[in-house]
Parts: sequence; C-alpha cells; structure tokens
Amino acid sequence: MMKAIEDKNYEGDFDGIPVLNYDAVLHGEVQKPGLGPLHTEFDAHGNAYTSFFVSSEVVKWNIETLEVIDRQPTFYSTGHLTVVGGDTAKPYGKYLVAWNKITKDRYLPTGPELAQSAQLFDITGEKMELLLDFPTIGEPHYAQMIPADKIVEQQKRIYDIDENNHPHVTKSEGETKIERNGNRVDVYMTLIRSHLTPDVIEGIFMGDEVYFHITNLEQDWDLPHGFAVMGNNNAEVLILPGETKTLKWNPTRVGIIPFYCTDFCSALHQEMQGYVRVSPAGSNTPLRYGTGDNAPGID
Ligand SMILES: [Cu+2]
Repeated sequence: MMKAIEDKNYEGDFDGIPVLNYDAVLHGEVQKPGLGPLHTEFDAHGNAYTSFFVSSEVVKWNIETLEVIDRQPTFYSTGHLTVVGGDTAKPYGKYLVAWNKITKDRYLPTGPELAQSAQLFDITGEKMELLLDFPTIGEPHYAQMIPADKIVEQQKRIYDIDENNHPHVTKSEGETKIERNGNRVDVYMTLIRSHLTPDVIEGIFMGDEVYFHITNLEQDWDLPHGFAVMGNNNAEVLILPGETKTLKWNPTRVGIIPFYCTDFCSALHQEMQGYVRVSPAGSNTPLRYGTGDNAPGID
C-alpha cells in the first residue's frame, strides 16, 4: 500500500479522495475458500478465519501463503466470528466463536424470539476443534471477547461516601432533612438495608415539585438500591453504594403515595418502602417526616 501511494498508483479520484488501484495492493486471493464469505478474524500465528454463510463453515487459511489449512462445518449459516483479541495488533485468543444465523430448527421454539446457535472452537492446534455448540440470542452483529480482569480491575465497585462531593449528598441518617422553598421541595434521603430515611413524609401538596436527593449509605460491594414513587411515569433511579442521585416527582393526586427501593437488595428488601401524604393545594398540613419510631403519627 505504501508503495502504491508513493507511485500514485490510483484507480481514480472520487470526491477529491484518491483510490488505490485494486491490483496494485492485492497480495493474492485464496482459491476455493468456500461459498458466501462473510467475516474474517485473525490469530497471532499468521492465520485468518473466515465464516462462510452459504457453505456453513469456518475456514482457516494462512495470510502469507493464502493456503487453506482447515475447514470445519458449523451446520448453520455463520454470520460473524469472534477470535479472542482477533482484531487487535496481538491476538491472544485460543478460542473462536462462530455466531450462526437462521438456526430456527435447532432449539425448542419457546416464544416469539427463537434461540440461535453458536459454536465454540479451540484454535490452538493445526485443526480447529469443536468444543461446544450452544444456544444464544440473535447473532450479534459483531462481538469481541477480552479477559475479564481488563474490565473487573478497572470497574468501580463502591463509591467512597467520604469522597462524595455531590451538592445534594446526605452522609448520615442524622443529616437527612426536607427543605421547602415556595412549591419546590428538596428531600435529602438516605438508603441502607433495610430502610429509607425518612420513610414517612407529610406536608406535600398538589402543585409541589418534589426532588428526592437520595444517597445510598452502603459501603459494600454489590449493594445498589433503587428508588421510585408509585405512579411516577415508571421513573426510577439506581443508586450504587456511596452514590447520590436525584429523582423529580410531581404529585398527581391527593392521598397516601408509596415510594420504595426497586432493586432487590436483601432478604428484607420489601421493608425498604415508605409513604408520602399528598394534601390538596392550599391546605395547612404541617411538614413532618421521620423513620420508624420517629415517623409522624407514632407517639
Ligand atoms: Cu434496597
């Protein structure tokens, strides 16, 4: 390609972009590879793997000699392939997955969407070896695999509550509060297994604009909590350990409205709920709130 560019070996000029002459940059063609080549991936040893949609197979060939080394049937029309790291400069994969299309008769038809089939091959040897034939959801239009530690090591599991600088953070249950400014109400709420603070709120009126600023006080892995107010347009927030998020709510009717954790968090998950009393606009219900024994109405 570099030589063709130097020689200005162009086929033509399209919209100001010179296009290289096909024959000038062609290394060669694989003879009789298969029918309906669809996608090619590479390993670290100079081999390419091409899926063949029509002849239903994966073909391994050498990118230098262009010779076919092996071919394995996939039984169904193979779409894309995945070789682990196969589109990086240094593929590290020992495995190849063939993602098949049109496999409707392969698995039980249990619903409107049918399971498709995929095949896992060991590609460490000269010949590919089928290890597993398994069902999957629709053939992904390309997929890649990387070692889990590349993701897990960088994944943030817990947000340190001491470093939470969110403007509406509440760092302990003692700091929870509700502020009213005109018809704007800011609720500073905390969540921890297995209660919300506050979990009983009174003195909210029709026409109010309520902002729930919710901090998840958990400092352990895999303990997100969710939050939703019943009937609030299916709106919901998921709050990770140590995180703060805001959910806006405009009351739509007078009455006792439940709010609750929407993420199954522990055996007592269903305890994580509370109620807000919505009064008619202009009524004189005082603003009161609390949790458990401190809830308004418990004396
Ligand atoms: Cu919860």
